[in-house]
Amino acid sequence: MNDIRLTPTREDKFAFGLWTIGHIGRDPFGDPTREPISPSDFVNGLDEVGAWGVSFHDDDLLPPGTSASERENIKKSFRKALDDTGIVVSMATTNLFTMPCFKDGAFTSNDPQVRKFAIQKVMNSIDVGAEFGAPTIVFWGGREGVEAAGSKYPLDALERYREAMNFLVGYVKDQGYRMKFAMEPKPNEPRGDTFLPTIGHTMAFIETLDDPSMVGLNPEVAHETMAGLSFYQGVAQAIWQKKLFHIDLNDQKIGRYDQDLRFGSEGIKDDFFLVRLLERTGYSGPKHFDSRPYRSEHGEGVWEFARNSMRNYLAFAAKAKAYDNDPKVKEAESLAGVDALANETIGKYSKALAEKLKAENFDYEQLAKRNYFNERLDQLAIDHIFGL
Ligand code: GCO
Ligand code: MN
Ligand code: MN
Repeated sequence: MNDIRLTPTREDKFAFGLWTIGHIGRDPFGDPTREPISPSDFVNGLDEVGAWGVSFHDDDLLPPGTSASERENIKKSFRKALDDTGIVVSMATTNLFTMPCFKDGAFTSNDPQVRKFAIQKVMNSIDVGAEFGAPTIVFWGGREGVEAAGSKYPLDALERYREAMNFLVGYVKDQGYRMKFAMEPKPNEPRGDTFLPTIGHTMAFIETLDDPSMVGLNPEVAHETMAGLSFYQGVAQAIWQKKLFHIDLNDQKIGRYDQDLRFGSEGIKDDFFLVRLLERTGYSGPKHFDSRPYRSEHGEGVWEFARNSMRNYLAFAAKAKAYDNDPKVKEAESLAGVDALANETIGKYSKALAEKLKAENFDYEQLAKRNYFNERLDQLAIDHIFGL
């Protein structure tokens, strides 16, 4: 472990949302177990643990109902903490789920007044994000969904979702803000069934927008895992389609409620391959932890949670590098044919190529005899994680 760097630097671009480390431990069954942390104390705490960025929902920073003068004071002390520490605002987002008026949805509420209010709330939130230099606005449609299937015609809901996203892209361009949007899929919770439940649904939706180049993804480990999907495969496709604008790192057991566990604490092999993917493709966005300390945690424990989230990422990055530099891995990869998949199969269609291919003879019985040695390759990943 000696040569592994486990202490973060600003270049690592580790970020935390105000609602993450600052989560007060309330759950659907129990009251808070911790005191809130003020935004400026939060920023100072992030500086101490070596993080780089902070993100927030509009309501985390400026609670609804705050007077104009209070808002100015909060913003001033937040700004001061940012200036004092050099912590940057890496992302801003809008809370479209807590207020009871959003119980039937925000952009997809059946009530047009609620839909308009939701769009207005996002415009205000974008203004605050812009004031603090946030380059990305995240959209998590927590309430965009149904319990009663008959309560919304899904094609209409998708149309309204699209209308809202197009409108808000128009707003950002009109204001001349240099920011992009990142949509965050989730299959369920708090709604029974959510619109745009997975990375795949969301990427397909984005392509139908007026300007798809303005909108990408903010996928989250827990959300694809809840859906029983491979987060690794989903993120890989998002990168391949140039849509990975932001990422929410945490951890999750399959088939559970959204657990928001510390990154690297649960799906160890999945996390290893995820970090390897982010590192080798040169993902340069924030590594944003959307997770929370255990409800039993308190005081210094919540900052330990923050330190360990970053420590686990760095450990995986180092392990992934060692794996990639290991001659035994290279050999096993070549037996598996990993590199060969990067070579073109036949190329662009032409009549001549098609005829040539038709005339070829394939000894498919011989082809079936090949051993790909995947057991060997996979065990090498496990050995590297174990440090054997
Ligand atoms: C959740 C989501 C949220 C969003 C956040 C940013 O499951 O509650 O992950 O934490 O990421 O609202 O928009
Ligand atoms: Mn989540
Ligand atoms: Mn999230």
